[in-house]
Amino acid sequence: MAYRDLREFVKALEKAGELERIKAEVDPVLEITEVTQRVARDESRKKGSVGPALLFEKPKGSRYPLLVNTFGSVKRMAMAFEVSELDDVAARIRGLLDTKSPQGLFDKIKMLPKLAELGSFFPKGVKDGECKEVIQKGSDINLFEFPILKCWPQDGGRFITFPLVFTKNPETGKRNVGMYCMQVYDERTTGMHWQTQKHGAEHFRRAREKNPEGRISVSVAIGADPATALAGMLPIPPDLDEMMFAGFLRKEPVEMVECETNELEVPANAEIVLEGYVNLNEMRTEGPFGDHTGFYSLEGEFPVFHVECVTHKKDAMYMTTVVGPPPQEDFYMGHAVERVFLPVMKMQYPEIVDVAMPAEGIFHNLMIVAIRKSYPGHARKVMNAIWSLGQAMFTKVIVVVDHDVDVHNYSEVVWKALCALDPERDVQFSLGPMDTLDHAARMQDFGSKMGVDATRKWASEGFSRPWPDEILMDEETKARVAGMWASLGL
Ligand SMILES: Cc1cc2nc3c(=O)[nH]c(=O)nc-3n(C[C@H](O)[C@H](O)[C@H](O)COP(=O)(O)O)c2cc1C
Ligand SMILES: [Mn+2]
Repeated sequence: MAYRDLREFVKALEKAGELERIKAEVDPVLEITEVTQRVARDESRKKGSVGPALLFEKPKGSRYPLLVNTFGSVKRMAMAFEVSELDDVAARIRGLLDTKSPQGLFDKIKMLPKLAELGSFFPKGVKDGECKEVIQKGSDINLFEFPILKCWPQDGGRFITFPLVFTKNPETGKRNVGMYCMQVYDERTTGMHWQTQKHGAEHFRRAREKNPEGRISVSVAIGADPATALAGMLPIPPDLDEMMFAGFLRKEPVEMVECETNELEVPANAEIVLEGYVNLNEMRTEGPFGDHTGFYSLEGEFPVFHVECVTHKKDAMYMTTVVGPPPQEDFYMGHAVERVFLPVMKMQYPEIVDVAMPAEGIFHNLMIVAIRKSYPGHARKVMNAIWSLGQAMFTKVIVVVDHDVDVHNYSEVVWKALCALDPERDVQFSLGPMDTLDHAARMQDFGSKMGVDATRKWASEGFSRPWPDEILMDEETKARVAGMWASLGL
């Protein structure tokens, strides 16, 4: 049975010993971040173990409890998807992809809705929802009633960090849901940090082409059952409904309810909903914001969200996350995405054996890819494939290794990749779109990428010297020594 809503998941976390309640008053301005950091990154904990989810029952200045670090471990991500291992989700996706085999990756993903339809994972419209227990409009609205975090000292203000931002494609009417951070400017206004390559930004541009003086409806849900809450960050193709995907993940349709003041629908089980619009001719300075990179994202010009109506559960729980120096909660969310979407990648590029994105690489800075190399230049073909694959386009450095390198063992990767390199020959530069948060790029959103071909070099690639074998002891000797081991007194 799917989790009905966020609090049912909170109960499950608590039962599993994965959540702690903080009864003391703690300030959402900086203090909650510091407490979360100490718990989530506690180095005294056993290596590999990470801190629990935290429910702050008394955030200073608010009557709403605050939930953070909800998904901050591999175990909790698996719990969110109701599986024992993330690979179980990957296996379900593999199953879908195996059903039929159309050509392009895009077609395959496009087919998901059709297949999902069979399993009736499509969102279901409902008349009413708990998210409407309280309805506030106009001057009754005050976003500061919620314990919205100011995460880091130089942040430009308080930021809503775990929103589901709903828009509709003005041309097709198709829904998009994205997780885009929102700086609170005043009681009823926030920023809307959809980066230029994201689907929300595309809806905004298309609407603006039609009517530059107009507006686009936007609704924002905060806090929902885990699969739904996580759907906003999934890197799925445009016009594929994240709510359908959430239904697939939770194996039950997401129930959607119409908004009070615009034509959008939101999850009926949401804790808090902000309804409103974004003017197509209005931009405002947003930031700085202590970001995923571990550095402050600089100020930038972004659209502005005007809130016209707030609805929420009577005893709403405010869900948020802290991003900052890696690893943070978002690492575990990103790691789940890496595992879950690997089958989709492998389907299109069967030579890909495995991929890894180390936490320190902040997802977009480093991808290690193991391939089964079959022809000259194969590693470079894979780099180009990754640079044109959805949000993997942002990958700044790609290191391609042979299939017998364990990409999750970073010391093995560093050792073998460096041994396999003639840097001048094996490094490939390319230009293309960059993550908006990349502060080293020559300009915002555009810059260079580097691919490192760390595979064995072949004669057919112009390598004329012999390539040595890796040193491995022979099995007979190993067996003989195993036999005499006890007598060696070691
Ligand atoms: C905690 C968190 C915060 C995020 N903040 C932003 C953000 O402010 N702006 C943005 O464009 N993407 C942000 N992202 C990444 C997007 O959610 C992600 O790229 C998603 O796939 C976008 O949805 P879309 O493909 O429908 O546009 C964030 C992700 C996480 C996990
Ligand atoms: Mn999308």
